[in-house]
Amino acid sequence: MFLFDRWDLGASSFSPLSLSHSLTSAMDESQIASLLKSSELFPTPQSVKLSYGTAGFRGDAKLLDSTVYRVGILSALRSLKLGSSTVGLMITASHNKVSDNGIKVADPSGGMLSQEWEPFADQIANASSPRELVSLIREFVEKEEIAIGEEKKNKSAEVWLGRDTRPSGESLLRAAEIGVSSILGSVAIDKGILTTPQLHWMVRAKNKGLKATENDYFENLFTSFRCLIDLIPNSGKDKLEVSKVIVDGANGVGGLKLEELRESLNNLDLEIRNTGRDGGVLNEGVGADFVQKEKVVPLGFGSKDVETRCASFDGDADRLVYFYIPTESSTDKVELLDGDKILSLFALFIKEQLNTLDDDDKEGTRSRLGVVQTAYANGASTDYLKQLGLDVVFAKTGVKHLHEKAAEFDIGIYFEANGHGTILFSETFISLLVAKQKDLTQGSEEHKAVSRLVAVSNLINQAVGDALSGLLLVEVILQHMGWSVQKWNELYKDLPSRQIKVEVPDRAAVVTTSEETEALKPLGIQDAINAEIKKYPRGRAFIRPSGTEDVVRVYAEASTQEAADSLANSVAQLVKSFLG
Ligand code: G16
Repeated sequence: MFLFDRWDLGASSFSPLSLSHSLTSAMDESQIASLLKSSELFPTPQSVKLSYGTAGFRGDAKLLDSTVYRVGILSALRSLKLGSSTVGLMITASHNKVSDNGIKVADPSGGMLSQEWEPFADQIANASSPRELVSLIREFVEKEEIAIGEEKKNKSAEVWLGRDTRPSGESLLRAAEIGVSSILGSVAIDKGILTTPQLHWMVRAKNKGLKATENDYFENLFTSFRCLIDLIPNSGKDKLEVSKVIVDGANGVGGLKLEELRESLNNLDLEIRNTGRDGGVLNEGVGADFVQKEKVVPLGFGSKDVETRCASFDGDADRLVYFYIPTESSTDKVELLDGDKILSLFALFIKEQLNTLDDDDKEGTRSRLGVVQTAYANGASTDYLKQLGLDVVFAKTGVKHLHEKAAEFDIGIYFEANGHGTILFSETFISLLVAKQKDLTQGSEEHKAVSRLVAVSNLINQAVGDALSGLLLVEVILQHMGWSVQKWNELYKDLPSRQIKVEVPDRAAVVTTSEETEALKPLGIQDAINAEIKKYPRGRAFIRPSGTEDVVRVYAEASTQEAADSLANSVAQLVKSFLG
């Protein structure tokens, strides 16, 4: 009873006795005491409604202590639910401004937290008192049949923690550690500063019983990269017109990690800028989100780089876009090669290897290659992919949605236009490839094609989109093809597009259809948007509430840049007038 004497149960509908009884039915007293004591350290911020969002919780770092602490608890529970498998918890706000922070959870598979657990995450993040928090946890563990407390002390949960370079990261990581350890017997292991994809990769490897350190991650990257380089046909080797690539690290963790990797990459002429060491601010005028949305040159790049192949990472290095500054440019505009173009390059290369194999496939077991895009995909990219004869499917914004759909194919390539994506190989298909690799004659075209596919499956992060592994794959494919960035850009011509962020009092007032192409609420706005779209040849536009920033996003495309800009502006005006 002493446990509750200290707590003001206020206008609770149940008594301390009934609370004690109902809590202990799922958790013993020492577990309850542990949760109540630690949660006292992390009161929830007043009048803030927290929501799990597109990729976890995100917001002003000063308001996140209690949320991170509570997600620490959730991660430990997730580990216990899945037989003490390792779960990852990453402290990052990715592309957001430096004063923000956030949390992404890596499930034991290495993918994003199961969406079934998101409502629980929302509930505990918003619980207004320790008592309510404990009560919610008790209900949840009972429903999920998770045994916690004294009897679990010998079979603990394990949570690996990582953080990006944000100044608020270290203290938030301590909050996460306390959250994890408040589930008795659970262990939090601090893996230090990492990119988000590194942590996802390490969690996946650990749970598969593979070597799972950061060094193993690097070793895997350069071994598979070198293998692909060795498989480049001789005829293609000298064709690459521009061999140097310059990477914009967004003043975040990605540039720093690429520097570490560079030591082993002697086949790549690589220059890294915006590492954050020279006083640049994370994501400010730099990085993949800035370059992709604004289509302008990031800080640190300029006329000296005309026609050179350049790439940008985002703040936690899970997004990658390419760009170059055209010769004729008198402004700071860039030619952007976004996630759609990377997807197209990957699809072309994979298809080329599969064609070599499938021609030889006597049993007729042709592989299923599919691609997944979102409503943001440029219409021209979708036309191009269909013209390649590929299965193109659409998913809602958020890698968690794309990943799920890509996993339905033997090889599923998914990319968001913002540069977030990867290539998934099904386990069955990998086994088939490995068996085939053993059977085929070394040095034959078929053997080379299989070996390339196996190397791609090792190089490209199977857990989540990864700027480092994506960069290496783009680089090796360009060398394989003998293509410059300009040649790659000619695969198709993007329809002009524009994206705008609109600040509104309540972005949740916008409700969309599942594909996010139409707004169901506020009532009447979609008709007004449709009327605008009709005014523009090849016009297309949609709105959706962001799940990472407090804005409504507007996307528009049309046959000219002026028309796309004008359509986006008109739709933004509609958003303001309906929601302002
Ligand atoms: C996250 C998600 C991405 C999503 C992006 C923007 O990226 O992982 O899938 O496209 O947010 O989402 P929204 O438009 O809802 O703000 P990141 O790189 O910021 O973690």
